[in-house]
Amino acid sequence: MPKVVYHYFPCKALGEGGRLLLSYGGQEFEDDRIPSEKWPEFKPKTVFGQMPVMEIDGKQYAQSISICRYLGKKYGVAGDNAEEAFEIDQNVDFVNDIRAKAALVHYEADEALKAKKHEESLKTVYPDLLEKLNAIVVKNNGHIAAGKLTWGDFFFAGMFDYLKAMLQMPNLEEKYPAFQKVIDSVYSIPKVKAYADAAPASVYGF
Ligand SMILES: N[C@@H](CCC(=O)N[C@@H](CS)C(=O)NCC(=O)O)C(=O)O
Repeated sequence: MPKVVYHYFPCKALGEGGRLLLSYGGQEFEDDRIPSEKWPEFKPKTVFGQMPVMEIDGKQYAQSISICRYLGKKYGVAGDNAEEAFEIDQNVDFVNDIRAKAALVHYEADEALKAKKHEESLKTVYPDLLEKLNAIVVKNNGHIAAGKLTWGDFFFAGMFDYLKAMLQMPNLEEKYPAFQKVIDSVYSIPKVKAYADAAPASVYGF
């Protein structure tokens, strides 16, 4: 078994999908949760100056979606053919588009402008995107793509709390129960559940 060290902040957000997939694959890994005060020291040592970073036998790899795709391939949840793999990529890219739009609002430093951007997004941006995502998940029987468990589900489940926080929609899964199905399909897997039950709580709540 390779030696894996997984570096991320002490939260789920963009890093949890990789941790969930490593657990699903039965890969032992050092879960290195770097607090923000230690980050400036580690940042220059990373590939892109960002986390998550996954080290396999001493070699660093980065980018949350690439990490999940790689682990998905390794553990047999990356689609059964090129078209299924394409569909997973496509739908994960769409989830990431929603995340990126919400992040533009969430990380706005000017509080008044942030409130204005949020109100606008609530009216003109989020509803259409969330309806489209819901339709995709419903069509795929409670999965992100291909009508079955794929690495896309792990990415989505891992970052769902982060997405909800950025969208300022704490009850998102009540409006879209299909989203909860994706999460349940991942966290009900015994190895994933064992990891999640033992994992430290996120310091930011997501
Ligand atoms: N595209 C990258 C983005 C990673 C990213 O934005 N990481 C953030 C935490 S979620 C980070 O490292 N922030 C600290 C910094 O940029 O100094 C990915 O998906 O992995």
